[in-house]
Amino acid sequence: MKLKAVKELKLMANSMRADVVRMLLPAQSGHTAGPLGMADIFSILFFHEMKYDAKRPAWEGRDRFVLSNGHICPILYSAMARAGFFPLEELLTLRKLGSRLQGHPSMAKLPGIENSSGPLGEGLAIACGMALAGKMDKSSWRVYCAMSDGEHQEGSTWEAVMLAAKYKLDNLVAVCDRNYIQIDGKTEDIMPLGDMAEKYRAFGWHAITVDGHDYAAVMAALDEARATKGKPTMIIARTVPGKGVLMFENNYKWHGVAPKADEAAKALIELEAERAKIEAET
Ligand SMILES: Cc1ncc(C[n+]2csc(CCOP(=O)(O)OP(=O)(O)O)c2C)c(N)n1
Ligand SMILES: [Mg+2]
Repeated sequence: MKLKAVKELKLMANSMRADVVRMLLPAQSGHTAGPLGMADIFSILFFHEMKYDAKRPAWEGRDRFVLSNGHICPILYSAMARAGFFPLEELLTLRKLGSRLQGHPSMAKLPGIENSSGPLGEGLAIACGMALAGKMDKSSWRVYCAMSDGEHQEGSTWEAVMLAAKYKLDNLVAVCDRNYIQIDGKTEDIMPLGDMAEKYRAFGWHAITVDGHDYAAVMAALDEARATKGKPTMIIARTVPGKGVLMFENNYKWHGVAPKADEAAKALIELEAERAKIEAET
């Protein structure tokens, strides 16, 4: 499904944020900050940028989407349900015994999931393998890899960064959720990541820093990635963790906590008000 207008993409992100809150409530476990922070980017990727066929998840010509920071999967599940991979009602089975929607994604359970994740620091290597295979086959599909800033504290990530540059994987674009938080606090207090775009450039990548909630900027960065030849592209997307619900925003304590009933009700009211604002935009 392709949405052309930015307003439609914003409405989609708003619906997905509400899905995340509704999913986490019955689960009473899971991650709130990351999924809400990445909603705008997932809306752009799934409803503007990537090519796929939800009814044929294994279609050979599809773009591959790799989620490296598996804990933000509620936003992936919401995007997939709204794209038609499975019924919306199934979202409410998140983290239930036997559900296809595990707390961290499983490619063995849910068609359309390209990689199982949860252990951080693995996704970029998987995406590199796919991109390398695509190049060897001279395929036109591209590989999109969503990552977090926290997992850049793992050496395995940087091994994949080097490999992607060596093999000139210009069919690979990674988007990093640069939200400056991780499980126990601020990234810059725990293990500073500094200027991530500069680091990627030093490793031979094309790197772009954007405001991860600025639709025009994210879309332009994805266009720039497609036009960049001979090197992979990293989009450092500065996001507000918990974006869209004030009590969740910029507070690392919401990294891995689900809202209680009263908090979820309040959050949904706030998201509804935001929806009315987007609808009123010209
Ligand atoms: C290899 C590995 N080590 C530790 C964890 C536990 N863990 C889960 S999420 C997380 C925080 C990582 O930071 P980030 O991904 O930036 O978190 P967010 O911005 O979504 O809060 C950690 C340490 C893990 N999943 N995998
Ligand atoms: Mg983070």
